Amino acid sequence: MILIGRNLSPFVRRTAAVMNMVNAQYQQKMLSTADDQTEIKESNPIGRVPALILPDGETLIDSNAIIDYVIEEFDTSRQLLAIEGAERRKILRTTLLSHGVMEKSVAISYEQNRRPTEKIYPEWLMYLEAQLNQGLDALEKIASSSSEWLHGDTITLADITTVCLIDYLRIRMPDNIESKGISALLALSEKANAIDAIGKTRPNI
Ligand SMILES: N[C@@H](CCC(=O)N[C@@H](CS)C(=O)NCC(=O)O)C(=O)O
Repeated sequence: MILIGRNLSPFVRRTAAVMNMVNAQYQQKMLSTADDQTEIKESNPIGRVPALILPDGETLIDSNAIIDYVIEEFDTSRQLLAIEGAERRKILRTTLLSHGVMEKSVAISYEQNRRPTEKIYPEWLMYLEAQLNQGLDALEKIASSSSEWLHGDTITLADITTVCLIDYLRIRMPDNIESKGISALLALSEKANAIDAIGKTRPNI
């Protein structure tokens, strides 16, 4: 299988980390959305990463759909996402909360870095930042009231997604990450990155 995209994208990184955790074998094409649009569009017509090309040529797009496939195919003991019931709903809720905050973080970065300064709309930026902060507060509450991992004694998709979000923020907002009051989330990131399958996906910036 070929994973398209660089781990600087938190969506690509969470996909790579899940694939490593379940021992799914893959190669990674480190394409960038800024520089490699033509090649990325061969896999995803709207030019977004990640995409996953399966051995028979079928191509999956969007980290959620790719992870859904990877878990179904390779996580036979369903360690990362319970197969049904309240446990599954809890893990999915936290996962999608982190995924939503990732989207807001990436939108903030695009607003700040991909527009000419005079075209940045400060009210919109403030709106996005409020969404980011509210999402982080909710995640911090979950992390500070959990024990081993966010949802139980074993690591799940919720932890992996949350850690990829936190590490992305460390890279994109290094100056104000400490002021966000997310000590439990920062500790979660340290702990998860000590697992080689996750730590080795950390982008070197
Ligand atoms: N919902 C998608 C979001 C993917 C996404 O927004 N990826 C960004 C990279 S961080 C991208 O490809 N941006 C380029 C663009 O939107 O044009 C997922 O979970 O995979």
